[in-house]
Amino acid sequence: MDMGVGCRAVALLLVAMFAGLEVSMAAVYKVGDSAGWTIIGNIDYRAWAASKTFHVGDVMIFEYNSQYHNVLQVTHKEYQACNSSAPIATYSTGNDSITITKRGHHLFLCGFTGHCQAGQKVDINVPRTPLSPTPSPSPSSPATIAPAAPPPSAAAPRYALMGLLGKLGLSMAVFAVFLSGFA
Ligand SMILES: [Cu+2]
Repeated sequence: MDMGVGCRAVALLLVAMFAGLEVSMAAVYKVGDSAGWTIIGNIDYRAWAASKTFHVGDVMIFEYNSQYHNVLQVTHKEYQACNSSAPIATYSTGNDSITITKRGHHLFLCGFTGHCQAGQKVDINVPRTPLSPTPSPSPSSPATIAPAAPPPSAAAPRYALMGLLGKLGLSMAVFAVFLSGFA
C-alpha cells in the first residue's frame, strides 16, 4: 500500500466518521427560516412547522427584535386563545435557543399586543408515536392503537437506526477506498 492510498483512506474515514456523527446529532431550526420571528410578511408558522419533522433534542432558534417581540411558551388553551397572561416560560433576548426536551406539542407565541392574533404563533410538535422510517406499502392493515403513554425508551429504536445508518456510511466509504486504491 503506497502513501497516496493511505492518505486517501484516512481522509475518507474521517469524512465517514463525521457523516456518522452528523446523523446522530440534534437538528437546529431557525423558526421562520430567514424571516425569523416576526409579523412582517405574514409568515405561515403552521406551514413552516408542518414542513419539518421534529425530534427530542432539536433546538429552536427564535430570532427577532426584542423591542417588538418576545417568545412565550404557553399551554394549548392559551395558544388557542392567544392568551399571554400566564406563560409557562418567557424568552426575550431576541436570539433565543430553546431545546425540545420531550415529546408532544411545544406551543410558542409572541406576547406583544395583536401579534399572536396576526399569526405569530408556532406549534413545535414531536410526535408521541415515532413515525416508522420505512412505512409499510400495504394500506390494508388497520392502524394499531398506540398506548396512551409510551415509555421514555420509545426513542431508542430511532437512535439504533441512526447508528446503523452511520455504520453503513462508514462501510460504504471503506468500500470506496478499496475501489479507488486498487482499481
Ligand atoms: Cu411579536
